[in-house]
Amino acid sequence: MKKTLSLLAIFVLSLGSTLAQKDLKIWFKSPAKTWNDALPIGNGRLGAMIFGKVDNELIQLNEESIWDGHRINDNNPQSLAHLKEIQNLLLNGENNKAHELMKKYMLATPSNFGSYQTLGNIRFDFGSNFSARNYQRSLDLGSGVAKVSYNQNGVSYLRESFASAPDNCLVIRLSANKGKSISFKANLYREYDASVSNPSSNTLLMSGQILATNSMVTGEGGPGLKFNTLLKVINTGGRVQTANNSILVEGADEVLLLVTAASDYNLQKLNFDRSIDPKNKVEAILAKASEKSYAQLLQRHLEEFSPLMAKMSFELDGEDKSKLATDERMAQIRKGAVDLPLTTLYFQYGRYLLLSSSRAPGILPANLQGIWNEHYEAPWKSDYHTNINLQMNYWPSDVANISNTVAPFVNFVDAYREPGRIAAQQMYGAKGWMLHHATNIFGRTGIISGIHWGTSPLAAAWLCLNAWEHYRFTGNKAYLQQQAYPIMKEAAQFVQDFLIRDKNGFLVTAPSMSPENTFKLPNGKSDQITYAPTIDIMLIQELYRACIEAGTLLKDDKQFIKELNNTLRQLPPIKISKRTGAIQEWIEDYEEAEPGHRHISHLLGLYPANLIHPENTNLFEAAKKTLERRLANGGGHTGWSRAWIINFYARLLDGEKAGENVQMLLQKSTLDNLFDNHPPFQIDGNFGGTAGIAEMLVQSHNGYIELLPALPKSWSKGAVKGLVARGAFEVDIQWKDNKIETASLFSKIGGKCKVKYQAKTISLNTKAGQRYDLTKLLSR
Ligand code: FUC
Repeated sequence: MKKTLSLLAIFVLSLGSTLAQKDLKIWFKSPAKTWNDALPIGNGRLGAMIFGKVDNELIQLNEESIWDGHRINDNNPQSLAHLKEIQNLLLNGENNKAHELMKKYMLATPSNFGSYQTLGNIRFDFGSNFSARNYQRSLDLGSGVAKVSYNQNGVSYLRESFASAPDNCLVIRLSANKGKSISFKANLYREYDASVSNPSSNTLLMSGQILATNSMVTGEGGPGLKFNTLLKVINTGGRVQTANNSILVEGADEVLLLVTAASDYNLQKLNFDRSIDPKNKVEAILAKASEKSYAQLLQRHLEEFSPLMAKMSFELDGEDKSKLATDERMAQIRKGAVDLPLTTLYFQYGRYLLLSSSRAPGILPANLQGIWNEHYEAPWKSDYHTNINLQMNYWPSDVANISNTVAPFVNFVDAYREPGRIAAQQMYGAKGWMLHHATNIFGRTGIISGIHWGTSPLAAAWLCLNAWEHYRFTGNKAYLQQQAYPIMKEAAQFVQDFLIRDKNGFLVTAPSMSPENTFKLPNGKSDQITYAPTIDIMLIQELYRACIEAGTLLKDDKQFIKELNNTLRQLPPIKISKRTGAIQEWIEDYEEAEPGHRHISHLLGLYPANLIHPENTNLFEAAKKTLERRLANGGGHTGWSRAWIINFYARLLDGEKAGENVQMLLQKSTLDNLFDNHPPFQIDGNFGGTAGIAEMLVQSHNGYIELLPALPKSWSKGAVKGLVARGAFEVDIQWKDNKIETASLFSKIGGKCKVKYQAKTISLNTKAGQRYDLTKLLSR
């Protein structure tokens, strides 16, 4: 049933109304025992993990560009000469032989890179022997302020910390309810490649250069990135002095610590740049910040950060357990308890973490750990994996109303076009740009760490889909024209040149793989390398469709669009396996070596792409089988894999299964501080989880905005405000007994849309800046 509504702006509700969500705090009754329990703060560029220890407080620091390595062309120079041979072997079913040649001629040189590293620690020694009472540490997601409070020897102490974007530094205030009570010694510490000095009586300066000479570090050797960290202590009352590269504070009433850091990294060069002086930078930042009082710094921070978080609120009716500490709630969840308000907290935490690791003044995207990393040699180098993980990091950006997080991602992808063109040329003799399955901040594009992990030649095409979605959500045509489309077009140009014809006359990619999964060959052996895995066909279809739509809108070269259409007609079809009834993962119906594999790449067409939807029934049913099969064989065991499954079930319109997997994500893959646990900590599950929850509440990929498409029965009553639908619409919904009570839509830029709720669909012709009440329309 369709009801067309022309320009009937029924209600203009108060704009930007935000409902303050009650449960927006994570908190604990004791200090963090390990890094995984500490509290993360970040301003997109600087990050800190606050342990909240009473006597020996530890604040671990990060700066987004502290990486081991330097710019290098790692493309194997022998690749192109052997490409044809490798491709022919694959087309003739000689996968193992092709694989062997790839190891020799296609693996990156060097085949690995160094890690994103910790910046170091601030260590405090309060030198007190008294035990603490009434201890609490908390992180308020709405304000981004972390607090540690306790009583000691009759005095109440409070530490407040936040990462300020407007003042580009970390701000820490120590206060007490009794004068002269604050005394401590503090220092800056980094185990490798740095030294600390006292430029003045109240500052500590760390000066470093990543040398890649430690046995722990697998960089290319030689001096690398230069960096500085500056810490300034501003006391009220008492005395401050420096000694042995430490700061001593005695008998102060209150102490303000300002900390900032910078490196000589230059994103445009994808390398360090010796014309940048990080010492000048940190001095200038703190000179400005220290002109302001704590109250002014806080106010400036709140004015910037709180409105970003307040763009959304989300509540689910359930027992209010906010009186329990977060680790106590998590312990209950691990035993099987359902805590729906914690689900909403988890959702908001994903938004909080992405804002804190990916927004100006930051220039680099959120990596595998966002911005928080305590290691010199992190798991998977805390790098940018581009065969699911980096893409997943940005799934919540638009739908969860934090679209300002996208800029560091898109700028990074844009910067990679230059080394990406070289990779396309040198390895494949192709135009356009490309990279493989993982990269760092130094322009690496080669197949790293092993042919069986790294052969993902369409990773750039996948990154482009995020850039395209950002346009679909915002409707920002200037962005599409200037940034997204050029990136997409060049990625498509690479694909055009890379495709070859198989024996059946189809255009196929070779060599390639279905990320990280292994199949069994008829000869009893196994392999990962093949041609035209299903994910590639899906990526090409989705990218080309996007390029055709964007190119047509922007009136780009018709010939190019024609070529893309021609190619689309010659791709192999997406097949359903005769063996299993599931979507076939490879060009041949190979048996999986690991049927419960964490990557479910052949469902890319279900999410994030839109090739499998309820209208193409066969594929839709096969997608269900694919998931069931993966899960029956132990799938979803990593946090990000579980998060992807939530998104899949939301797209399959299966609220129960989506809800079950949200529960599993919390139960099995979430640490006490709500960080995602791969294991180990890896942040993509947080971001994929937040996106999945959003996808359960609103979907807009298929030409209409669907309200509550995958609501579990147990989420019977709730309210969400500020979810975003494609076309730049904000959606508010309130429901009870699993039925919508009120719903409204705010149109940011005007335009037509259709809204669907259960069996009803209505059409609206909206005006920019108007809010439309959907309640009556949808209940008619
Ligand atoms: C991919 C995944 C792993 C891990 C790594 C960072 O290789 O298969 O599970 O998330 O990225």
